[in-house]
Amino acid sequence: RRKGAIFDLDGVITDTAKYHYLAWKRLASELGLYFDEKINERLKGIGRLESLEIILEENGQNFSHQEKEYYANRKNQYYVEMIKNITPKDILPGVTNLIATLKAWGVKLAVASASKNAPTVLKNLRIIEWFDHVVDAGRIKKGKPDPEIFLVAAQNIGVKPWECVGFEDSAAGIEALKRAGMLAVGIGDKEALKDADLVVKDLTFITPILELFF
Ligand code: G16
Ligand code: MG
Repeated sequence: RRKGAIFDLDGVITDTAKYHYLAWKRLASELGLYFDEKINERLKGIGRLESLEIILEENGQNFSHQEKEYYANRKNQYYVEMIKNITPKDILPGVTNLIATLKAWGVKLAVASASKNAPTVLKNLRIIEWFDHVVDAGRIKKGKPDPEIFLVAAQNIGVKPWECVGFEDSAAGIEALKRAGMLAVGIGDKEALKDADLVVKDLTFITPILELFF
């Protein structure tokens, strides 16, 4: 029986993935770098500095550490500006119902997002109080696909990794969940998330399926 549910944020609870994309797109065009949806797919679930490194690598470029910090910070300023307007209306379909159902089943809930802006987004969505724990991305040493963030989440809700179900929209996140020994539910494209135990388009009709696990 599963006792814990761990949620990724961007692309699972709300579509901030589109804002990350737009913020990177703006920075890339300012720097004359190529950036498209395909490169963006590689950035999902990946930390800020590492994301910039991927964009630079795709463009055959390299910046000094100082430059990278500077431009990653600029991208974050664009992003922070965009997420100011987030409201409960931006919660993705099925999420509220799923969280309420899991709560009613007595399942412990955590958020494991690579984003340092996760608490702000969760507050703007007015759902932060639903979660028993929100992992502090700033304290995680190894990002997804390393399992660390999910293991830390499980520990903080007092549930063993194999008793957890994780919800992820990124390939890196699915790999991290599997390496953590958790059941991995992918949200999005079957092809991109082929290592997930189960893939759904969105969370609308997920609760009857989850009844099998909890
Ligand atoms: C998210 C996004 C990534 C982003 C990362 C860091 O992770 O998917 O694209 O680069 O957080 O975000 P920030 O720059 O706000 O710290 P997740 O794990 O919520 O999907
Ligand atoms: Mg995500």
